[in-house]
Amino acid sequence: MNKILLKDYDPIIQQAITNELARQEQGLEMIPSENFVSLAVLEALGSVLTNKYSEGYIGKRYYGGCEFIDTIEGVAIDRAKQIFSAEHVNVQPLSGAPMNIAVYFGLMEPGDTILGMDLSHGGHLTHGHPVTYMAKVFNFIRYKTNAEGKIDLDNLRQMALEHKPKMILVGYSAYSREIEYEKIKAIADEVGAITMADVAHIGGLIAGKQMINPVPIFDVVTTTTHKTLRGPRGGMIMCKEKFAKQIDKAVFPGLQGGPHENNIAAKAVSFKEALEPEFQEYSRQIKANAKVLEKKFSDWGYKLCFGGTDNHLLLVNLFSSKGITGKQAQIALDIAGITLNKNMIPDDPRSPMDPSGIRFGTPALTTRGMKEAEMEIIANWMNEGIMNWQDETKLKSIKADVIELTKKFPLYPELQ
Ligand code: DSN
Repeated sequence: MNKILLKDYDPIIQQAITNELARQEQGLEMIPSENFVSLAVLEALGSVLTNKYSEGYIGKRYYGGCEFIDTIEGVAIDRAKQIFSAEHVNVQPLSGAPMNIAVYFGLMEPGDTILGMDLSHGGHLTHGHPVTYMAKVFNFIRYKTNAEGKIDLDNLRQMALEHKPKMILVGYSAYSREIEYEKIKAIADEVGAITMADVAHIGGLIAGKQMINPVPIFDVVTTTTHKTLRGPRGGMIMCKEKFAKQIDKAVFPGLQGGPHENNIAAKAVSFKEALEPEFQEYSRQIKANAKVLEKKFSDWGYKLCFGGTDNHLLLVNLFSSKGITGKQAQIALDIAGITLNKNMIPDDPRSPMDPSGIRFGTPALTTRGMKEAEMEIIANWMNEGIMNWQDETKLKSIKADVIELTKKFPLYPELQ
């Protein structure tokens, strides 16, 4: 076995990691699905647990030597149950796509109909976009938001009555409003559909009690653990007890092999953090920070999709507001040290690779301790960067200011 430390054994990889840390430290991370985990979470991720195979579930593993693994997975499950008031939790999904695929295969038969949100209206690829294999297996029907940017519940009900879906799916990756779970559950009950919410983006805001928790209302709720929840990259499925066996069998052996227990340990650590009172304050600040951005961009005449935000993100129709594409803005702001992503807007007439919109959010900046005052400054830089998207000198001067600001909010002060 190689006994040399990374820096001596593989300087190319070590240097790339060091460079990435510097990039994260010296930039403003505004991709709404990204965040910074604690050192404790990193420590669990980089632990010897990565050496162990543990197919199966607690007390029912295929291999021996799983006594400590069982403790870890049990703690992760108990904490998740406590955070979300869940009846049953599976913490083994490797990430967001497999977690959703496991639910479809666990509860549906090939050819069954699922009613989910259109991707350009804020849905997600794994909710049946035609490019995914799931769209070949299941019959996805797509609902949309209305002209005011709200989920059109009358239309959703009409579609449910017409198509008789086996499942109604909510939860979005670019939608910025609260979700009316109770009303959607009532529609699902009317047509006998299972209810599923994918709260990957807002899991942390639910854990921090700043958004409605669908877990007690819906049959199945999935979330990734690495976004607002601020854990390691991974997924988790919560469901009513009556679906527990089907969900567990779908995850393993249906879809996955050995779980990544280093990752599950890191999930457990992040769940402990999410149970601390500070996490509620963190979640509140995420939303307060997003509200500052909403006001600034609205005052400057940018068209905000869905009329604004109730959560951590904003989707802006940049092309119709300022004649600049999402791709042009993303590239320009990258030069200025501000990372966000180009994004489709509802019924976008442009292509996904150069869409009309940009999507940005506040979870990562809030983790660094930035508050309303910093959001005002950052919004000004974003606007300047967008309005001067072809002026490299201007963009580089913003980057110099960005670096100065980030020095006041070190990413891992414990390491300094
Ligand atoms: N890629 C994630 C996002 O940015 O929303 C979702 O999978």
